[in-house]
Amino acid sequence: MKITDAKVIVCSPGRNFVTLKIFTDSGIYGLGDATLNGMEKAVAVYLENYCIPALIGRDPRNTEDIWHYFYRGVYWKRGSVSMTAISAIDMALWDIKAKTLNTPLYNLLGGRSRDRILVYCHANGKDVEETIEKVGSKIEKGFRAVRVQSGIPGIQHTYGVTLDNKPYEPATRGLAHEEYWDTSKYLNFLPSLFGKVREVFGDDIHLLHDVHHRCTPVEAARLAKEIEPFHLFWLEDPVTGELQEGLRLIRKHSTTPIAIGEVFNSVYDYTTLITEQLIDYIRMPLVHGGGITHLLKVAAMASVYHINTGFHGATDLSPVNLASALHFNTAINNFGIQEYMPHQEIVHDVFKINYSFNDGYLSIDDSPGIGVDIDEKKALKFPYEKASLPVNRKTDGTMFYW
Ligand code: KDG
Ligand code: MG
Repeated sequence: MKITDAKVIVCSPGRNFVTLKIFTDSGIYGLGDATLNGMEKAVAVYLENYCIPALIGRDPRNTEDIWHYFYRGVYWKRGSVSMTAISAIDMALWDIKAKTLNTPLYNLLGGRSRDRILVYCHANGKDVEETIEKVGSKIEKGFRAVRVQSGIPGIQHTYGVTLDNKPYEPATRGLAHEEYWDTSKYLNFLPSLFGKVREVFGDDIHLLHDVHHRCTPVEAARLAKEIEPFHLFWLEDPVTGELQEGLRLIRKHSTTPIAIGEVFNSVYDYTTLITEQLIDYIRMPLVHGGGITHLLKVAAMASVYHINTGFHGATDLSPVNLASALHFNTAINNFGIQEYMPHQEIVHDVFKINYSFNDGYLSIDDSPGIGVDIDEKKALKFPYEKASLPVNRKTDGTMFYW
């Protein structure tokens, strides 16, 4: 079996997506998600100019060798752009492999370890009152795990919160807009938010929160300690993960579970975190973390240390990534939870999906491969539109993490 061709499809049904389609001489093709929010074209160019020409003629079933060809074989390794390209190639090759065997992808990853995938949704409100209302409406829809983000008194823009009541979408058309941030206001506010949410909804619902990289290690340690009584499922990205050692301070002071790594792209971002048991959940998704081939290794390493997966699943990761993650989550033993931020309906005009939500869980059907397809004619109707994530400054103007 040989790869005969590949193409990159960039489309924007409501938001930008990059999809890699790999063709073979057997007539079977595979799809991989290559979307990197705000940097879509960089991945597309890397795939088109450097990867696709080197793929032609290879046997698509050699997923391990092809992965290492693009990782080990390349002198300038790692980084979000190239790892997203490798992820898309890997995903598409596993899609082909499973379709060739006429079986759903999860059967190649260990078979079924579970029937359905626990997911968490997002609830956000401009203030405590509206946030509580939103959490209630998510529970009514059947969700058993809810990520809670609220507007903070005295801060105009808060990560994860919409000002216009539309579903939250961080990238906006054009260049990045600037936001302002005040950590001390946030730290003073957050414990009281979770106190109120627990008071209203009790202890059965799983609650999560995303700090979005905005604390120093000692601030994160204080936060994790102060919210400990509210028993969060996890506190996400309490610090930027560049300094793995920074997580030691949080662990020393609190038993609040920690999830980290949606912006990571290699097992080497995780080695200290995993082997010193400084975290509880792996956030690095298939689309940015080297695809199935690499995440199988990260998950295996994590499982030795009782660390589970909790993959990133925001709307800027395409349905191809979500379906792949559902196969992965179905198969591995140390699955924890999957983020589920439903795509707008218009996205499903272009991507035909094979998963459905019921009673707090996502289930995937038994179609061969990953099971998602792309309607290229429809994709053409939604051309790429430049969009950027915000940038963030402290209130005195200092550049900060977004
Ligand atoms: O593109 C950036 C988003 O994917 C990110 O901000 C979402 O933090 C996020 C999350 O946890 O879903
Ligand atoms: Mg996050």
